[in-house]
Amino acid sequence: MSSERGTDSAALDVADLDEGAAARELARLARLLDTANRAYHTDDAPVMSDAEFDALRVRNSEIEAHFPELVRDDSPSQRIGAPPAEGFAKIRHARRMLSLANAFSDDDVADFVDSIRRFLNLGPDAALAFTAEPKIDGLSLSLRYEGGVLVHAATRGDGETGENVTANARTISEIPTRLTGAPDTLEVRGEVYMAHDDFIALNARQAEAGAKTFANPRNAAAGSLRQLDPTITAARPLRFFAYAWGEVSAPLAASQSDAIARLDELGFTTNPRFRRCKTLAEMLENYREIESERASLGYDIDGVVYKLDDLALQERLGLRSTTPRWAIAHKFPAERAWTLLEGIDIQVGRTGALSPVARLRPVTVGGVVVSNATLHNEDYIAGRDSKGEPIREGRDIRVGDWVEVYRAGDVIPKIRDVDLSRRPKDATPYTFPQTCPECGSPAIREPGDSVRRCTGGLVCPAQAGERLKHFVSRAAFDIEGLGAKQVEAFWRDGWIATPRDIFTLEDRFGPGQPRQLRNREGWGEKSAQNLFAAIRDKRFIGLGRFIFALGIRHVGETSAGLLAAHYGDWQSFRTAMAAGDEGELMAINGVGPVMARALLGAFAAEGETIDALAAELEITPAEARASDSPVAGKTLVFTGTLEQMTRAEAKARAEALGARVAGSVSAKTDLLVAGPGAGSKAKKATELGIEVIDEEGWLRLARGG
Ligand code: 5U1
Repeated sequence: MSSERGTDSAALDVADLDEGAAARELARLARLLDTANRAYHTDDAPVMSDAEFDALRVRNSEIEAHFPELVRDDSPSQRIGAPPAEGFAKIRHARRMLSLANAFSDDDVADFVDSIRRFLNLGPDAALAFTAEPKIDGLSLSLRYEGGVLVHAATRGDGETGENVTANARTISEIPTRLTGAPDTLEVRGEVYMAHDDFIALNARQAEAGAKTFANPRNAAAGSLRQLDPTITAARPLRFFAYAWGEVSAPLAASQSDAIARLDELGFTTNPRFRRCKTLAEMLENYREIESERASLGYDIDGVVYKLDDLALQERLGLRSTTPRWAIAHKFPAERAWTLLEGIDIQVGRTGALSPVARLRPVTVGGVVVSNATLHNEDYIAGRDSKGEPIREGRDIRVGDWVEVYRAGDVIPKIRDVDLSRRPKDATPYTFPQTCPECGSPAIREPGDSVRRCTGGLVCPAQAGERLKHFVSRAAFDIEGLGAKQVEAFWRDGWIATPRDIFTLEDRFGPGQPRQLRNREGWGEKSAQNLFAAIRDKRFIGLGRFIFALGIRHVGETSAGLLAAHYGDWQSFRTAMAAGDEGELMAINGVGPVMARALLGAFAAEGETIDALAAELEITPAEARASDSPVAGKTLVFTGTLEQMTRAEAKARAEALGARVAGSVSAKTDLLVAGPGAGSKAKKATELGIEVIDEEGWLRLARGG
């Protein structure tokens, strides 16, 4: 997704965009913001920071303002949040739940006030009061009371329809279930959130119980409210601030401030930092005060909300598509703090990437304690970007340095700067490890790549799971009944650590064994038998497919095919890998230095594991160059009984010769190999005029003639 965030046109001023580029960028922004919205609202797992999200929305609005005819039906400016998730019943809000436009500077706030004056045709001296209150970083909730009784509670969802979380909301002590003296129908809106202390204690409890911990209080609040089992919500320390209303059968008051006071009287918790401001200067003063109190509030906030106080004027101003004209959120800039860099840890990702993580003296950044931050890669530590240009004016980062940490929304904290004046005399430049801390294999960095990667592949525990998934994928071993989900579960439980273990699964967990696959949750007698049979079938595999299945970086299906065609059989290929002659490999058409190094590196690190796997298999030779074979590029179907080779072997042989093997006959079929007992497929092939040969004919073809 990150590659989609920046495109050529994204760097252009809106005024420089032509219509085509604008339309393309709007489409890209709609996609990006939709993904980000779902990740945030539906999955509680944000994929970008709030600041990034806001910047993309601003860009979208700017382009739309310039090209109003290009506004899309699915434009992010026309939508709030994300559709409700599956699993909860839906509730249609009686009045739409709105979101807020953002201001990022004092000037933006001044523009907001001016635009209201213009809209209402008021002169600069006419009195205009606003309310100011913290913007809580939680999740919005709408509570509907009928006859003073809480009848349902719904999340915002997409603003029109939310999720029914009534049972969960009832467990929150700050949400009254009965009201006295309220209008007959009253919808109260506000924010569910989790205080910092409660968040830390909850995460400690979760960690102790081996359960999932939460990245931040907002995710914890969202994850806790959106539980299908309300007893879980009841055990979570959720709170609620009321700040608005939806449908009401009688007005609450004539002004925003009086309406909030009324909600307070009815028993809701409203924010004690709520103020009424008579001038722009007072609004901005409140913003600065709230910002300075931010770290001591005890809960996360990300800005200040201003609302026009007079409700009759609010009514006159009305709404844009999803935001009211009478309110705005004045956002805080990303939060920063200085602290000591106590160490640098290296984490190995699933693709073998070595990622440096700063171990920090714990520091509060905007109310959240931060003790880790990403350092991106070795260039970033050294003070260079990916093109070798200096960043931080070339200042490197060393253990023992004072570094400036910042958080931009929900994302992992980052290091922004380093204070050279506080650098200890004995601090030495950081040496990035050249071997993998997980498995000890060499970690290499390829030209043009900013990331150093472990070459351990299958022997590296950090990578093994992902590699196994590739191994069983469709273009690799393609074992029926053994997809990514099953492999992951077997791997997690220690049943499979390397690909070879797949082929010993039956010996270890088959009939007669103390622990049996058929007794595993989700499996039974039949499915276990089927899986063992499917695995047995795949003991025959073409050389090209086998090489591809190893999941060596830079060796895709085509390259694997080239290597197979060049070396012909497994033994010759293996001998060449052992010889380690990069030049010989590069002499092969289609093999460059990057692939050659990756291949030799993989065999140097994982040779034994690969040999153990190969010993379980029959790797069928690529007898002829695939492109020379009479079946290259053709689609074959096998049917009936083959007597001289198994169906699996025939398939592997055909694929090694460059053919595609399909399961059924269609107009795309070029050749049908029909053994005894062939039925409907042979009939259909004849009807379609497709060539049909017997097994002898197939063997002649397979031998190359
Ligand atoms: N404090 C506060 N947060 N907040 C969020 N007030 C407030 N008002 C909102 C939102 C979305 O919307 C109003 C337009 C009702």
